[in-house]
Amino acid sequence: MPTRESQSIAGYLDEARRQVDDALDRCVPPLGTSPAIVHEGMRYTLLLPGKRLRGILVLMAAEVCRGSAVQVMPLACAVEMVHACSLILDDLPSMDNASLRRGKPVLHRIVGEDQAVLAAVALLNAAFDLIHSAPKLKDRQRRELTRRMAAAIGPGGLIGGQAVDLQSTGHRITLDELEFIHAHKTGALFTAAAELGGLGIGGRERDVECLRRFAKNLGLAFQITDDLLDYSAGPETTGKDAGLDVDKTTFVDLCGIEGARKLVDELIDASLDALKPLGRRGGRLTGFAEMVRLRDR
Ligand code: GRG
Repeated sequence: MPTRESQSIAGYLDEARRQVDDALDRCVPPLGTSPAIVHEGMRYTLLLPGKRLRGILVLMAAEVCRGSAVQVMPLACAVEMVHACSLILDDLPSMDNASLRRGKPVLHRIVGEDQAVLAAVALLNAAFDLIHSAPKLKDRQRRELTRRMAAAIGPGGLIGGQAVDLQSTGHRITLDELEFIHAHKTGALFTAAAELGGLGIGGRERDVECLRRFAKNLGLAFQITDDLLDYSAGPETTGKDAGLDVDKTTFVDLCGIEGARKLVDELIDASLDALKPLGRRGGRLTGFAEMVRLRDR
């Protein structure tokens, strides 16, 4: 049953997604601009319909810190570009060998593997350029945002999670190992999104710390709901191939459906707990977390 929080957040998310989509469209040169193959590759996965949750989290974090969403829109786009880069790489034949992403063929099936790798790297590069050129930031803030984004992507973040995930494919792993993989593969970018939104607006360190704890728990909860959806929903709902996880250990494998749902509840409760010091300012994030708890796509 949708709760009051999840109902009232739905309209906000639709509007925020439209704004992020529009901003992303303006961030990458139009089709046909030379070198066309690079720009085509950059635009393809980036602009296919995604939920934009990480970009929206940047906007919400800025609002919690009493700043404007418009000001941090370039940072939201940077986070979505890093996410799109990670999806392109994750889908490659040498990694998950996927065929569907966001309901369409994966990028390497459109432009070839060589061009897909270049497009992914170009998106990563463009993300850092956006942080570098975002308006109204002091040099100190710019350095800090760059550092946090680099840390989220690196061996202590997405790359580390992905490396261990690839190494573990075909092996049975423990719950701690699985949590490590997804806290890094998925949680690190959620956390960076919250940090970029808060710090990009000059938020107070103690508020940003609440946002960090919120996002860390929410990111892992999101990944477990992803596992649950992979188990219960088909490609028409997820936009991804069914059954790609057969060689991988999932939360559902280790905990069962009920156990995985219980873990989601615990993590969402922990994320809500992190918001308490923010008082009423955390209201919209509460709705966001409840939406993740109940999500069916
Ligand atoms: C250099 C950025 C970079 C990464 C290299 C390939 C890699 C390391 C990491 C893979 C990270 C990855 C793809 C994690 C999966 C995260 C996840 C749950 C994706 C699906 O997110 P949704 O449902 O997707 O929010 P949409 O399409 O809605 O954006």
